[in-house]
Amino acid sequence: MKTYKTLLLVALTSGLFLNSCQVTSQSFPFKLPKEKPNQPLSRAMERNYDNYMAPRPEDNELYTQFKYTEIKGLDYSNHDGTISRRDPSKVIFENGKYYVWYTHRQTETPPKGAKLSTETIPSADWDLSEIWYATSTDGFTWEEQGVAIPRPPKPNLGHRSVSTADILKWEGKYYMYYQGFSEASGLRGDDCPVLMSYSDSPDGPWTATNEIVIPNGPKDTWDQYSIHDPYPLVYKGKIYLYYKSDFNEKPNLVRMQGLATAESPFGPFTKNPLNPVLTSGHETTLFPFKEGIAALTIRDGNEHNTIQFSKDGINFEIASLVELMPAAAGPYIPDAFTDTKDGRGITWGISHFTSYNGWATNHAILARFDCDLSLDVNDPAM
Ligand code: AAL
Repeated sequence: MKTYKTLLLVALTSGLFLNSCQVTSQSFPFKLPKEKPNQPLSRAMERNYDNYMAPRPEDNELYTQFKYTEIKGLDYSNHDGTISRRDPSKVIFENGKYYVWYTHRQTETPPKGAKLSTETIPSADWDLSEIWYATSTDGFTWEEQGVAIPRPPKPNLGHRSVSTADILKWEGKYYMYYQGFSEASGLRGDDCPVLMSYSDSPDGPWTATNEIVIPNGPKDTWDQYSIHDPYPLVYKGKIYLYYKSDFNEKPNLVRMQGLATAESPFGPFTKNPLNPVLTSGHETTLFPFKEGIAALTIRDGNEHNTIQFSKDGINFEIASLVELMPAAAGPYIPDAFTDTKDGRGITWGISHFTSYNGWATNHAILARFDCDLSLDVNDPAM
């Protein structure tokens, strides 16, 4: 009996027990394989290989963490809300320096509610604004150069506010696309079309066409009230201009992004029949990447906090999930306008931070962000 018990104990602690812990051919390997292993996988593991560019975020070219640095040289009047700078454009490098344009407001602080706005009291942080610009030699210290595009006199389009600009360089000339408000934002919604001004030099002077360049959609379509955040790139020999619209009305507001293309900066712009092409995000931030276009998809929608990629500029897929994304980011994109077939990515730019006062934004500041979304980490031009 004693012998039997001893045998049993030995069997349990050695062979039998070891067998139950043994690594079988089905066990997942210790080193995370780069390619999907040919073995049964859980749904999460399947997704980890099928849905992302690499099974480990750190190996994914479109994964990054974002770092922020306060920029020097811009006065905010002690942050009392009377001076605001927001929605920066892309950063471009011309004449030996970097340029950025942005919405500049210098008024009383916006009250809570658009109905309290007057001819001099803004309804929102981007109401009663102008487009200003600053230049820098290092991207950290900026010198404000003043107004680039003022509010035109009544009854011109945009007489209430011009905001949220972005730049295009096309055949050696400069084109600025921006939101033009002819009534205070927020009275119905944040309603506006896109206007355009052009110049021979990034220092201006800018000539406004005084026409709508990207019209709102027809009644009962997703972009019938607003075209926001116009964002031009050069791709496939054309101007690819991405934009956001607010639709579905409060309190069920939806924000998605669409694409309009043109062969001339003056238009006509043709809206893509598959619009919206991005179901999520807020302000537009996209850049050429390899043969396609990548998008920072920030804040709203099911797929917020992602970086997405499309091989054709139209059909985007999630490439990575990220955090602390730069709001309204305007990256420095060396190949934004070169019609590249092999986009190199981005490493830095200017974004904004906002402070809130009820529904309206009290004021916003510009900041620098840095990231690692470049295929040329050692390229001094980046
Ligand atoms: C921003 C942008 C547009 C909106 C408002 C000012 O963040 O999406 O520019 O109109 O908010």
